Amino acid sequence: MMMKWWQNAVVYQIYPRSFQDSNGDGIGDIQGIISRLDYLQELGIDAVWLSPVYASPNDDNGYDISNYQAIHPDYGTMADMDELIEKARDRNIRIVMDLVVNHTSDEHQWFIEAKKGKDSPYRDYYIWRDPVAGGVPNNLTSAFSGSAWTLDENSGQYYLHLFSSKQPDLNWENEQVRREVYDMMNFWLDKGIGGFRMDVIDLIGKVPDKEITADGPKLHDYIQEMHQETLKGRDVMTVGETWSATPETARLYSHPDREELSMIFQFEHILLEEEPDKSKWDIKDLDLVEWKKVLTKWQVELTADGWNSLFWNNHDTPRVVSRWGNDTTYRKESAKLFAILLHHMRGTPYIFQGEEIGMTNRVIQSVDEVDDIESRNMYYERLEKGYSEEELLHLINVRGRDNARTPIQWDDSKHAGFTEETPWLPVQPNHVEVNVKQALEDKESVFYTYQKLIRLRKENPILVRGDFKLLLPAHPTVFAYERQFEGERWLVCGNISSEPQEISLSESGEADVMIVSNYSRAAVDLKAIQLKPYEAFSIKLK
Ligand code: TEU
Ligand code: CA
Repeated sequence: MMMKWWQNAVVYQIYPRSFQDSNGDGIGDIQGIISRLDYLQELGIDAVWLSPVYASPNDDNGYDISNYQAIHPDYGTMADMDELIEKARDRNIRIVMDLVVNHTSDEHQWFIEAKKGKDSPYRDYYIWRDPVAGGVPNNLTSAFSGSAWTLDENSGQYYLHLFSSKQPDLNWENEQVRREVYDMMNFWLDKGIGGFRMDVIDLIGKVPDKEITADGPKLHDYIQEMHQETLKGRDVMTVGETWSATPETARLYSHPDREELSMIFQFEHILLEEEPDKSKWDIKDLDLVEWKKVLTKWQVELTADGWNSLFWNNHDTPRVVSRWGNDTTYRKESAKLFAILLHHMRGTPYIFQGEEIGMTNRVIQSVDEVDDIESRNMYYERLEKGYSEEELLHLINVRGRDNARTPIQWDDSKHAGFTEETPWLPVQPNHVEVNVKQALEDKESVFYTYQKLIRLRKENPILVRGDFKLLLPAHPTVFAYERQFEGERWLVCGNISSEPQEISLSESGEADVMIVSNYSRAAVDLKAIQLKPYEAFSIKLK
């Protein structure tokens, strides 16, 4: 089976607003990214997933696009974008664009035209319904709080928006809409980009009148049509963001013969800390045994007939070290632990900017410090419902998306080398210790663990094609598993707690050479292993 480039690649996600400012306005930009390409080459990554840089009123920081073929002036010009694609290619780094076509901005020309009246040729580009009993058409809700329907006074009709009211959903049942999207995708593909990350792609088959949003009946017809019209015959990578995915549907998206997508982002391991059928703000403690079970399910159920993506965090989630690790006493150890556990698994790994130096969540004292629309809307909606400010600030501190979006910490200077001016979002106070400059000088830093793991994946087919076998399934804090390929066996083990753990893995046989360790462990006796707090290692087996 001929391997695709993205099957042994490692992808680095850039949130452009927070990566590197190059013109002193406190906002990251494309020339800033270009200035850091050597750093990314040193890390060894193969592709950059670039969160949106398109024209946008930034109601949702760019995930509300008003022109798909124009670059937001905050980020630069189309010439800057072409330069980024070219200079990245010079370093064997492909640029994967963010495709946000479940909805547009309400300032997109299509919606401006559509709002002019029911007879507008663009009216049917969106989803309009008459009031029911003088109110919203049905109970669909927005992910950013409140109803998913907003009344357009001018026409007396409601329009649908599963996210903010400034993100009206496109009507994918309208062939003209699909044609427009495919033309726009080909515009970017013809520029030589490496592919697309597709925003909430599992929602484009929605049937609003039946309150069906994800996994609608025509979803895969649309994705197959999209593939034929744009992706076919191009050596590109596509990854769909699909919060509704199961291994069964993942096979529909990523089975090579179906000609849909390369892979998807599934979120089952992320959703384990939410009360079932409630929202991300109804949190519950993580049960690591359940977490291991879910990760194992995806490792063993998606093999020859599909492909996995691997990630712990992105621009919508808290940072992994703070969420599941220990971002004070054992920050380095737990950052390396999660890197070791993720990068030995089967699938394409994604690194979210700053993860490679162990950046942490931030702590806020007031809602005035919050930028993210999702967190702000939740705060005011629940304040109305009688929640205390303290409780809501705690929720935002542990689950808010701004945690991921603080500026990258390049050095220990005033604004961490991100900008000379006032950053759009404050730099983390711990940037004095936690920064790229320090990480590059310290050979034992989190950065070099990531660099090594990325190299290992290129040099060892077992990581790309090996089978996965979970060990110690019932252990409450230790995640251990084997990878097996053509007679070769590797053991990976991590203690996800600040308490030392003694375990035995004698049934895995005898240890051979150590591959990577976050405590510079030289050898291990599998019969009796004393694991230190957040200790992790991988070892070849005899
Ligand atoms: O996210 C989809 C999505 O469902 C998340 O917003 C989710 O509701 C929540 O944040 C989980 O923590 C995608 C983009 O990744 C996100 O940044 C956008 O806000 C959203 O779509 C709308 O485009
Ligand atoms: Ca800037």
